[in-house]
Amino acid sequence: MKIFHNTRHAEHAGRQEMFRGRMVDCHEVPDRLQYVLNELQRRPVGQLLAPDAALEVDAAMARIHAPDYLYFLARAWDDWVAQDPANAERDALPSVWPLASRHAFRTDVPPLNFAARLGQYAYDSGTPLTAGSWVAAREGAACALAAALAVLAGERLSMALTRPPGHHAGPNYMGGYCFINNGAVAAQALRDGGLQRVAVLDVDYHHGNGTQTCFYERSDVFTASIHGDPRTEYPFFLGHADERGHGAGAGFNLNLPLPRGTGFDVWQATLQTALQAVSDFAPQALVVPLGLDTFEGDPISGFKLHSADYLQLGRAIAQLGLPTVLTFEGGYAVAEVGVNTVNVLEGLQG
Ligand code: OKP
Ligand code: ZN
Repeated sequence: MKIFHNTRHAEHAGRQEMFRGRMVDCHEVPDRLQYVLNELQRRPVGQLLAPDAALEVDAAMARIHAPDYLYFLARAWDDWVAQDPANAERDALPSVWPLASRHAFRTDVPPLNFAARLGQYAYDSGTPLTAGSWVAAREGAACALAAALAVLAGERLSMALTRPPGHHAGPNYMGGYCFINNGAVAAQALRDGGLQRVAVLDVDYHHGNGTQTCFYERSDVFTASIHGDPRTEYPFFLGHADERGHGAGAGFNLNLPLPRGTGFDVWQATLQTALQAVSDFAPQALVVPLGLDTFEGDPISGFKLHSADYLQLGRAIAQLGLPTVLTFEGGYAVAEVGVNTVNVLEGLQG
């Protein structure tokens, strides 16, 4: 297995996120990826690589994200500091939003004020944008592209081992610690490499709203997600079972929400439902946004998987017999995220 890791991930290191009216230390920290690298040293299940610097990563991102959004992200830090030089000492977080168009706020006049522009592109106040966010997120997209190209070249398994994560980022928005949707970039790269049908199976605790939205009206990319019920769990406003796709994409999205507190027995049975749906779609490759925040010890999530269960998860996905690209998503029990991640990889290798 080829594992493309983001050598610049640590340049994205948010300090604090807004949570219930106060600022709390960020959960999505650089240490998360370091723990995975440490475990890969103990159990070298794959070949650690950096993506080729010559990859056309901007073109790959532009296949998923809107030009104005990418333009915004690339310059956001400089614009933030330009608004007030003192901002160089703090992360950017939004505090004002146009809500949705049905609330009759204007979105047709692009604001000039940076706080307003950030509110236009970010849907929560828990995703700090820092001096290094753009370079880290862009290099993460390069990892996703490299992992997709490896599978197109015949590799059975590859992984984009990167942070910040990606599955909450939509065509023109950031949120949920995500800026660039790495899984969507990989899926689109697989399509652009000539595969007719690609499936995405999101196993993070949180609904993969960004990925769902990217492919919601398409029949060539089937998206499935197993996650905490959005009536009580983030991201709240998407991820319900009745979201099945729209237009040409009708029938090509599957949401399997589960109540907070769900353990591995029920989770695994739900995984079988998702795997059957993926298999029925007959894809030529699979993308797995791999979140480890289904773990019982996760500080912000509510499922109860144990470390050994991740071996079973890997084995179950391997049963599909599909070329598979993984992207690293959530998992905030930092000391266990390495073991849990490598357990999945070991299970996948059989
Ligand atoms: C990202 B990924 C915690 C509140 C929840 C957003 C969670 C984003 C999860 N303070 N904040 O899907 O793991
Ligand atoms: Zn998550």
